[in-house]
Amino acid sequence: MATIINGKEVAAKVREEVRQECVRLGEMGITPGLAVIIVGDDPASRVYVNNKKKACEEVGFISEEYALPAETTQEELLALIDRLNSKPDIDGILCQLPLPKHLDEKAVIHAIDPSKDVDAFHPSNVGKIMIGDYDFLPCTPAGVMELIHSAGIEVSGKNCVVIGRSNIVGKPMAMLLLHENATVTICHSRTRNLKEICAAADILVAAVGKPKFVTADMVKDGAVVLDVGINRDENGKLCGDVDFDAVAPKASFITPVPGGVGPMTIAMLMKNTLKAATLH
Ligand code: L34
Repeated sequence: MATIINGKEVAAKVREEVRQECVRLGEMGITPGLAVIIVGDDPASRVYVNNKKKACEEVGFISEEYALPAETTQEELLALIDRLNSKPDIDGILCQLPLPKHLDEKAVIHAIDPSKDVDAFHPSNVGKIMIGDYDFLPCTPAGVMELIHSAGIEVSGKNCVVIGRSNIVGKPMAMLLLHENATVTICHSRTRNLKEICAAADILVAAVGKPKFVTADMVKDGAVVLDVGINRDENGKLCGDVDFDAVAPKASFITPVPGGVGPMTIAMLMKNTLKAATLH
């Protein structure tokens, strides 16, 4: 039976480190500030943004929320980002995704000053990650790495399989594993022999967005399984991309949903905002 990696606990530890560092910055007259933009009324986004605000308060950051109506125009959103780019007490800007369909996510990501891009989604930050010379790491992949480290799992030389190739999770996740000398395979919807590839993984990261997509036959005995998904099952209950009950008995380590990667995403956002404050 796998050891369950407690993301809530690890995230609390990271936030506590950030809080202490924030006290130190405070002595130099610096208070990190995060602006979170949320457009429309997606209930999941609302929960995540509330969690981000709570984390900011806990670590001692200034947090500003900009809740815009679903009908907000591209021009209005870009004007807000412009204003926040030049607002001196704001170090980090995060526009919660997904945006309503009429808005252009790519243009929004481009508009954020790279030195305030605490999501690390801007092409300039993505490029820096690619060459291993970065200010910020994207929060979710960085959170997964932190969970791996917290469990004392060695990455170097391991066969790592990432399921999912999004710009936000899959691609940067593969890059971070590569930086730690893993042999990395990225699987996606066109992958042939998905089951066989996954079943050869020492470390398996699921970022598909489909409830219980990873079944026990896709997991090697003793594998480490990290579940990035947050879905609702047929009963409306929160669940990951991994069929936890079936996979846990085979894995050596596994992350739960909720209480796994989600809290880490927020903890790493706090780390990035702290870093941004030292850059300004
Ligand atoms: N710009 N958009 C931007 N940056 C991000 O980093 C995100 N992400 C993803 C969605 N859109 C984004 C998040 O913040 C996903 N995400 C996120 C953040 C927090 C949690 C989950 C996803 C979280 O707090 N999860 C809790 C359970 C929450 C619940 O009860 O629904 C957990 O324990 O997993």
